[in-house]
Amino acid sequence: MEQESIVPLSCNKDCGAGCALAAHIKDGKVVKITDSPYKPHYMRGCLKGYRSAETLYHKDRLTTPLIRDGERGTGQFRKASWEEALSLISEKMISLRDRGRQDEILKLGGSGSCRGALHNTAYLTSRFLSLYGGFTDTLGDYSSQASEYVKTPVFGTNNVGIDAATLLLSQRIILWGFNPSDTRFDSEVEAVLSECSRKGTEIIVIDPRMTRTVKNFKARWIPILPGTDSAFMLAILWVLIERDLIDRTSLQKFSSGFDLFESYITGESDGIAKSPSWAEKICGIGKEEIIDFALGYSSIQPTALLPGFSLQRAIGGENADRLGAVLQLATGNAGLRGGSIGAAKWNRQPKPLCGRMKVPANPLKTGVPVNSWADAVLEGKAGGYPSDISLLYNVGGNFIGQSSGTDKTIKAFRKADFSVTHDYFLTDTARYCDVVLPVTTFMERDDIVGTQNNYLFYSAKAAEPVGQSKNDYEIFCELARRMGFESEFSEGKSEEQWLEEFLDHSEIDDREKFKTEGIYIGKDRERTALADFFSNPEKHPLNTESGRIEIASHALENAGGTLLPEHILIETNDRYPLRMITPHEKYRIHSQFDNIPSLKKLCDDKMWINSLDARERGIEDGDTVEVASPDGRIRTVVRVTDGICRGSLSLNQGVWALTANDGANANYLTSTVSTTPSMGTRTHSIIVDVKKVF
Ligand SMILES: Nc1nc2c(c(=O)[nH]1)N[C@H]1C(S)=C(S)[C@@H](COP(=O)(O)OP(=O)(O)OC[C@H]3O[C@@H](n4cnc5c(=O)[nH]c(N)nc54)[C@H](O)[C@@H]3O)O[C@H]1N2
Ligand SMILES: Nc1nc2c(c(=O)[nH]1)N[C@H]1C(S)=C(S)[C@@H](COP(=O)(O)OP(=O)(O)OC[C@H]3O[C@@H](n4cnc5c(=O)[nH]c(N)nc54)[C@H](O)[C@@H]3O)O[C@H]1N2
Ligand SMILES: [Mo]
Repeated sequence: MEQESIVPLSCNKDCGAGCALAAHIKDGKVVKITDSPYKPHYMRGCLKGYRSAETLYHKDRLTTPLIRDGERGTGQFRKASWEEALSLISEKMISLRDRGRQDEILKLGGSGSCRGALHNTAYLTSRFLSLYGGFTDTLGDYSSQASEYVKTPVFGTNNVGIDAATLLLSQRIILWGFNPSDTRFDSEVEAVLSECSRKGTEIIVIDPRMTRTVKNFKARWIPILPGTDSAFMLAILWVLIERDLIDRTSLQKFSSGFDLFESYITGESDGIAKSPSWAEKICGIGKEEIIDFALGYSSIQPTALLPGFSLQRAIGGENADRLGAVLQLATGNAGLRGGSIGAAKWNRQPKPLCGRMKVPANPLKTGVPVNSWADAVLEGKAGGYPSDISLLYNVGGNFIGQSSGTDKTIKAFRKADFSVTHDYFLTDTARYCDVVLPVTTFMERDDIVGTQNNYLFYSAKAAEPVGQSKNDYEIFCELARRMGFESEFSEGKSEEQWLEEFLDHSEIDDREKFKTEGIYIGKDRERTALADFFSNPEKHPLNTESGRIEIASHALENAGGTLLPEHILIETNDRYPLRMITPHEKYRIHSQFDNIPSLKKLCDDKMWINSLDARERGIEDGDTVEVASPDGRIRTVVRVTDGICRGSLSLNQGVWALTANDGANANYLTSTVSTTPSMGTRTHSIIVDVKKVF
């Protein structure tokens, strides 16, 4: 028997953490995954990372290429050789290129492997399709499109984050639609928040649900109706103005446009005072509580406001994101150590320097907003989209159930002439494809992984590829060879040579230590947002029209948004009187891990309903209900609870749409109509009704 050895791993998943793990190997098998022995103090992995070997050795891993030989969606495939599968794909693609119809190819893919410098499903697919001759791209992302969109006009940069360790200096922490006990965002914030909670920092959670975060950090919970955050935020500002508690010095020094905004808040400009009495009817928080919260907020510094992405994945999400920064400015907390800027991506700071796979520009310069991809396939040029799509190329996404409007995504896959997926399981999306190519997981290859914090991780190959599976890089090299551009795609480099080249362009001096221990720690881990600007705004102006933070933004107005961060809300109506949210499940990453039994049994796949809403409808805990939205309907089992705000329902996203063994896929209810002007998704702005199924 061999001695147990360990190699470093970094979980290449989309929670942002990229935790430093260690694979324990015995007799050529990964027997256990733990935290890295070299990890810094606050860094923690999670159960999904520790149980990754259950993905690696899963009985359903794809082991050979598959070619469809039955109806789409039925899962009827025959095993094929690599030669046959790759030839089929390259013939289709060559034929399109010969006719100058590369725009018929739509690139799909999401959070697959999204942190790697080399095995990055987004970089590799774009590189491959660009060098092939172009494609129709999917633009933006499902995660934080609205927030990304407003960052540049408002702040002149995307880097508006703080490092989690600075929260140890906060007197108060507001987690606004942020649930790090489930969604993480980085590998340190949970342990830092635990320490803050232990030492008595006040923690407040504003969320329609009483989440694990509320319980774990002994936080005060303020329940709010989904999508109504901007009403609450405006009322806080109204109270601060009325009580003369607003930090005008800070607003004047660091921002532009507050004067104009003030007349909107007071109602001078539109006749509607954004007072607590106005807001309480919209957001469900009583006016006394709004006043109490506003007074508390302005009395304690430094306060850190950390928004999740949930607020901006809603109609009007752009403005909710902008308002977080106005609150932090108005209370004098922006720019303080222990404070924050208040916008989503609260932890976005530059990563340590390192090379990564280059992505040449798409020669066709054509794309559709990702939230509209299914509409683009179904409607094509006749519907105003830039191309008529015939081929779907999916790498690192499971868009049938993960994109909004599952009925539509299925129709789109049915309509396409030809579709390809690279994946390691026969996902819902793979089931609709003509060719499915088996790929490796992050544990079967070497990579460098970047995260939200100031770290780089080395993830070493811990196991041999399962069956005939290949790395995406290898697959693209082989396809490129068949289509005559292998030397451009690979530049003649092996994977090892690419990684060495990335390290040549990195700030890492000791490569051997990095590769064996797996962690490089950047120099400063206590960075605060826009530090130079806040230290001297005259000397270090922002790259915005005014050189300051733009509360009023002409750029956004010109793009079709509102000049000021106004309140925008999708209204409920008699037919759909409830608001529904579809949060991220702790024990899945989207649809990933839904097929891992040891994790699935921990998932909460019941739909939450408030006990008063349930009683009115004769619904009891454990009942099966039908939920209908303007876009579709589902059946699911309910959890009756006071842990959700009255008037809202919640169902975790990520359950497989076609083959769910438990729970329902939330995207049958969601809409592909985007929030504008960012064209972001609005998965937390669903209006619904629910009734008991007898
Ligand atoms: N209702 C609702 N829907 C949502 C959301 C919501 O809040 N509510 N959230 C949205 C968000 S934020 C996102 S980011 C999207 C995510 O949407 P997707 O990215 O489609 O979601 P995943 O289920 O993570 O799909 C990733 C797929 O990549 C595969 N994969 C993993 N690693 C690799 C690899 O190295 N190579 C290849 N080829 N494949 C790999 C996995 O097996 C998995 O099938 O979902 C969105 N959908
Ligand atoms: N375990 C796990 N972690 C993940 C992911 C995952 O799938 N699983 N996905 C990762 C990815 S790709 C992304 S983009 C992020 C997503 O991160 P988020 O978008 O922040 O995650 P959500 O779970 O959708 O929402 C966070 C919290 O906001 C609450 N919420 C929903 N709507 C509203 C609202 O209108 N107002 C307020 N105040 N609160 C609201 C929800 O109840 C939830 O508790 O998470 C990342 N982390
Ligand atoms: Mo995301």
